[in-house]
Amino acid sequence: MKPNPDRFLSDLHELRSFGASGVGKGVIRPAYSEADIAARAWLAGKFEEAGLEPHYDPMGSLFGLSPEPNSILLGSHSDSQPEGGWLDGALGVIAALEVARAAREAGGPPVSVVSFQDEEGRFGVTTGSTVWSGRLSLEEADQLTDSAGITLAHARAAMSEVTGDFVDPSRFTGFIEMHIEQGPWLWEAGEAAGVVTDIVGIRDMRITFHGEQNHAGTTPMHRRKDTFQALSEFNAAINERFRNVVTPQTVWTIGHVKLHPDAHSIVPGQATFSMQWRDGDADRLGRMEEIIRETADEVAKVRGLEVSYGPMLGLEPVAMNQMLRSALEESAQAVAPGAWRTMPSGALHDATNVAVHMPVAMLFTPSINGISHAFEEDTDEADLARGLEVLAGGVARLGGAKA
Ligand code: HGY
Ligand code: MN
Ligand code: MN
Repeated sequence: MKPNPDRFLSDLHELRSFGASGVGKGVIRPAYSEADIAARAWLAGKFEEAGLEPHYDPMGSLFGLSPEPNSILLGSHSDSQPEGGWLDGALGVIAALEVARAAREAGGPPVSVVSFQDEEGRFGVTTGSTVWSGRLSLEEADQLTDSAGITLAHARAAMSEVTGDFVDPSRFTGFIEMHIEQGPWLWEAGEAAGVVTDIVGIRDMRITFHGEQNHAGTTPMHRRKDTFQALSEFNAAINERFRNVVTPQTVWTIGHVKLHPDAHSIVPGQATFSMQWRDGDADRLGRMEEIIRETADEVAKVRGLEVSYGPMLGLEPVAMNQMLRSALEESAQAVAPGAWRTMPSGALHDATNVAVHMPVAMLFTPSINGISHAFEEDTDEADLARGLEVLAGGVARLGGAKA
């Protein structure tokens, strides 16, 4: 099976034209945006040209279905973060398309392709594949809102003309997702590929402190119910209290903060913020949740505020399938002898959800300076082409085997 690197790179560059940010190679292509929907329509055309049946599921995840039974499913996502890189997700979708074409030209094995919807969690956490996994019903997903308060139901209505039923996962033998590492390790070591061992678990929720809006000049500090002060105290306290629970691999992020009314001369009466944490150990994620809730309750009580919690979304850590991994490891050794490694994934991926239905594996390519979720995200094209070769070699080794 001989993938065509030029065809692959040309499609990858064409995909980044949908929602191009104009800064470097960055993209702005959030789930259900005009750019996302247009990119999916373009992908559907590409799938058709490749002999795959384009099929949107009710969430807007787009499949390119092999006409043959027992195909291996390859893919990732084509939606982006609010400020995204050109490769996060897109690489895995276009690499999958190229391997599907090369496999067809070589007479097999059968390959299907998928671009999941809202992996970047505009509405939640890997929402499209979470619904396909059955962990979240379509009705529950429809009630999720983005940070502007738009519901997923409203957003996905823009795709209602093209969406059909959910795809039956039993038509696939397994799933492999190629993705940029989004971290520094392969790049720093000058290695070409990372075969993933396991993907971390995640917890994500919105928390709101409810205080008292008041005049910033006439309200003495000791009489304030200032929700930003509460958030600031909460953040300092969890950093302290996490110390004897976390490891150097554990991460936690307050990435979104909304103060109301968000004005210079008004003591903020409300602070809503995202609280996200990740680790490879489900028990540790649970202990961190206890500390988060206890600390927020305590800060609110001491300061005379109220605190409310949005729905908590989460995924458990998941190990990659050994048979799929071995095929990728053999291929990596053949393509880049001694210049690859096995490694965990600190980023979340659709593969976590697909693992509910079938064996999964992941393959990483280096990220320049380890940058991702930023317009500066990039990878040398030679590394992209080598990653494609490793993926194709892994699929060829699997043949039509059921993992
Ligand atoms: O956040 C993540 O890990 C993924 O890139 N959405
Ligand atoms: Mn991604
Ligand atoms: Mn991402």
